[in-house]
Amino acid sequence: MYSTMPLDEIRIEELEVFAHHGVFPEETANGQNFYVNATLYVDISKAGRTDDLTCAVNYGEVCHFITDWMQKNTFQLLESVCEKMSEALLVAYPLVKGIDLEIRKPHAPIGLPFGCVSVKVHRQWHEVYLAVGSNMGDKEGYIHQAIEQLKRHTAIRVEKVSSLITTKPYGGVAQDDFLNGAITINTLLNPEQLLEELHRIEAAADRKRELRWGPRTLDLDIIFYDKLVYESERLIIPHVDMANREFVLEPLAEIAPNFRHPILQKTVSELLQTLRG
Ligand code: A4P
Ligand code: MG
Repeated sequence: MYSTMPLDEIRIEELEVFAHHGVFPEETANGQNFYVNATLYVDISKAGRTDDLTCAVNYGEVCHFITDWMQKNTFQLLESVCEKMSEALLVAYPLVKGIDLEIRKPHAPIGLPFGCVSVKVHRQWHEVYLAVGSNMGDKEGYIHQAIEQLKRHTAIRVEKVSSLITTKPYGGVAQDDFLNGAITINTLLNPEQLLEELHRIEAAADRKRELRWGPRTLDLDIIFYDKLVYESERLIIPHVDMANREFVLEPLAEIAPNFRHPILQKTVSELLQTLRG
């Protein structure tokens, strides 16, 4: 899914859950009522057309999931309940692509007359394209290790992996030939969190190398993150030099030929054709 179609919504309103979240000791000891509002973003068209429960998200089950989860866990902050429970829901229900989750706490011990306090988050799966490269040691092994680590992360799903191709070093710095590939993932991580995770995976691979200042065992770059255009001190998305790199475009064209660059407005295969002249 390259461009996002508007999704349908399933709503749960004012689900009452007695649980023990809060900063004060009496809150965790005695408990209180919380009220949950959730909008689940789902494509309901198949379930709607077939009337088949197995194609649908069972909202009754989701209500029980929320109740059990909130009663099994205890957090000080409503923020943590929202953050962690939205992740748990998105991981547990693959048909749910995104969620708005609001948790209200009308009996918070504030000592003033008030209606309610609440925290609301929006979380969703994002489609991301990664470039992977290695030019040292067991290149294929490092790349497979990276894919395994991505798969093991609960907030990441590996969707597609391209063939790995041998490429000549680009940029005049590297010595040995590279092995390069591209990976499609879905993730709940935001761009900065994802970069941190990629650095962690790179570091884990680097630690295994024998040569201290040798070339890189593993390089993981974010090429596209949905259609996001993003710049920070640490990160530029789309990857700033991707259109000049055949070693990125060739494997990417295998798994996402029609993905359109949000700034250059050309598809990956058009960019590859242009580069090859
Ligand atoms: N950074 C900014 N934007 C991004 C992004 N979209 N994805 C920052 C990932 N990182 C991004 O990158 C340095 C910093 O860039 C990151 O810490 C992040 O904050 P790096 O990969 O850690 O450092 P580097 O590799 O030493 O430098 P550089 O300039 O990023 O190198 P590249 O661009 O990664 O290129 N030739 C072939 N044939 N195949 C290759 O794979 N790779 C390189 C390395 C050179 N030549 C190659 C290949
Ligand atoms: Mg890099």
